[in-house]
Amino acid sequence: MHDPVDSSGFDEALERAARLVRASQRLAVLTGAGISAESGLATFRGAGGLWEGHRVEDVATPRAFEADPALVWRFYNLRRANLAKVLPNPGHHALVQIEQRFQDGFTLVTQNVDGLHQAAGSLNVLEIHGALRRVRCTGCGRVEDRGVEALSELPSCRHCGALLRPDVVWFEEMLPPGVWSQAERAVQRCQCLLVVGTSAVVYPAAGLIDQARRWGARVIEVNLAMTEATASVDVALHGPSGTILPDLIKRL
Ligand code: BV8
Ligand code: ZN
Repeated sequence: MHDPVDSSGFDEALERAARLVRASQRLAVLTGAGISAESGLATFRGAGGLWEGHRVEDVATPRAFEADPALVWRFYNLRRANLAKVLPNPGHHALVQIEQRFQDGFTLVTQNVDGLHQAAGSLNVLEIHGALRRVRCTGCGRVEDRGVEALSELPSCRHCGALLRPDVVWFEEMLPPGVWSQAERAVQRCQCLLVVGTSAVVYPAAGLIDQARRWGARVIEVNLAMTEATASVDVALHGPSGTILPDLIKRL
């Protein structure tokens, strides 16, 4: 259980977090949409998590794609177009600096599909929910990186002509098994898990937090607000990750 953090206690909490990071041989990080908010990308549950009046949970599903692939592609093409306009923010860059400190003792598990961690220079990134830049053929299964180029509402495979889909994990779909088991191993082996910008609502990703604790890791949360995970973390740092993560680095 962490102590409630008020402004005067903030420095003390930041120092406690820095001590936990310094004392770790292996550090794992779990990020969510909140770390990309300061880059200008909307979060899922911010602004009611609505898109064209649809709940994301209703558009990012196989059934929605089955029923109306053009609608789902409009949703993803808009988010791909947004990617072309955004850059990593100081929070992403801070994680690159932390990775350089830990070398191969560092694993970044992200729920984000925006590719901003790699754009900032993060190396060991596990994209457990896939990537907006990649498309996958529903026919031959080929996966291609199509960057942020504009695709049509019903893009077809250049090899077999079948309909393409975004290479992301929709709700009610399994996570990519290889990446998922690497993420579990990372949180089981780390001494400290840094959780940044996630509401800890979506599973199995959010379950990584409890898994880290069960395997003896200390957990630090960086978030604007309280989340489903806050009650169970060792240190909760409330504020924008674009400010807090660089502050944390200064104390390492
Ligand atoms: C699965 C890719 C096994 C797509 C995403 C009923 C039937 C079937 C399944 C379920 C069910 N009920 C529940 C489930 C499980 C379901 C689930 O968890 N649903 C939720 C809604 C309850 N999970 C699944 O379906 C998963 N698969 O379970 O498979 C299975 C198979 C068959 C049948 C049953 C089970 C698949 C989940 C993956 C879904 N795909 N993304 C796409 O992006 O389009 S999830 C999507 O939500 C994103 O990846 C996103 O990252 C993720 C989580 O959201 P967050 O990242 O946390 O973002 P959010 O907006 O919520 O929060 C932002 C946070 O940042 C906030 O806390 C805010 O305070 C903070 N913040 C904001 N600004 C800042 C900040 N913090 C710091 N600084 C700032 N500046
Ligand atoms: Zn194909």
